[in-house]
Amino acid sequence: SDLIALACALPKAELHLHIEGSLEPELAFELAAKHGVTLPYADVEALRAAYDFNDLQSFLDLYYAGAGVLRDADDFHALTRAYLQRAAADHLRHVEIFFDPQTHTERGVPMEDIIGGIRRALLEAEAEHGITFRLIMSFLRHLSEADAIATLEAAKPFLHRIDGVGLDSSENGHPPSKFERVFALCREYGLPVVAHAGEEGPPAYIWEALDILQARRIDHGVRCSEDPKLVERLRAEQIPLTVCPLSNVKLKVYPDLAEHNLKGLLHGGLVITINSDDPAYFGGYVNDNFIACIKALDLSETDIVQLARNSFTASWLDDAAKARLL
Ligand code: ES4
Ligand code: ZN
Repeated sequence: SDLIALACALPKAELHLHIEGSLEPELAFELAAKHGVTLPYADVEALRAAYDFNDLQSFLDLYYAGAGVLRDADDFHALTRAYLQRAAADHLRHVEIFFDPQTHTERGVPMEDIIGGIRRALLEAEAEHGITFRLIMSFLRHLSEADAIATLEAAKPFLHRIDGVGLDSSENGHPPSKFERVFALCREYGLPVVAHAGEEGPPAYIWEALDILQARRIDHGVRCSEDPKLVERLRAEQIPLTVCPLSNVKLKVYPDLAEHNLKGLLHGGLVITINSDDPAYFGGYVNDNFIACIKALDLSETDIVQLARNSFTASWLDDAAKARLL
């Protein structure tokens, strides 16, 4: 329809993308062959068929296993380059991407190779397609705070190449308050903070992300609807939510996209953005998420334009760059 064509063609930003979650099965097998490692699946089709999740943890198990084929800087470069080609095709003008260093340093991959490979692809896409970027280092919340602090220390020589920090992985049982000290350190280093909260976890985790970690944006945040005072705060302070509709359906946060609350939150005046999260695993990139929402939620032209604008408003671009894109 015309609305789908409009959404696809509009300039947009993506603010919630795990680069490891953009690993398509074809590249996973290619890298496995390159490194002489075997994936526990016969072929690309068998791996893709395993992408049938019950919850966040069942996805994360596969996501961390898949990331095992990423071993050198060229692998991270190939991964990021493939994502950015999809980004350009979706008319993304700006991307803010997460990487999970702990997944890789644990396997002996040097921090320098991870950041260097990702960044080389980002710089190439900026030159080729004009896509600007921010790179966000995310801590794994199922690991200890001490592990996160050690990771921050290991990243110290590269902090000029890191634009902010995030918090992801298994949410329940791992509240933001578990990471109060490491995020205080990050803020001392001048790093802006975001955090996954209210995806599977309760509204209390969103409050903690805001008040204890001083997050300036919430990743997912959809469970805010259970707490009207929280919704009012997010609206009053215009704290953006990076919502990932297809992710939420794949991980059974919502039984069906038609049940998703993003349109209600948008109409309530919250800064809602649409993002792909882990596009290789969840069935689509940014435009696929827009198309699915237009169909399931009957979004209007005004909604679509607002969502696209919000993606720039909520970004970490400076005001001059935002003014050019808005
Ligand atoms: C993630 Cl969907 C999601 N939630 C939490 N952590 C993650 N890491 C990668 N994808
Ligand atoms: Zn995420």
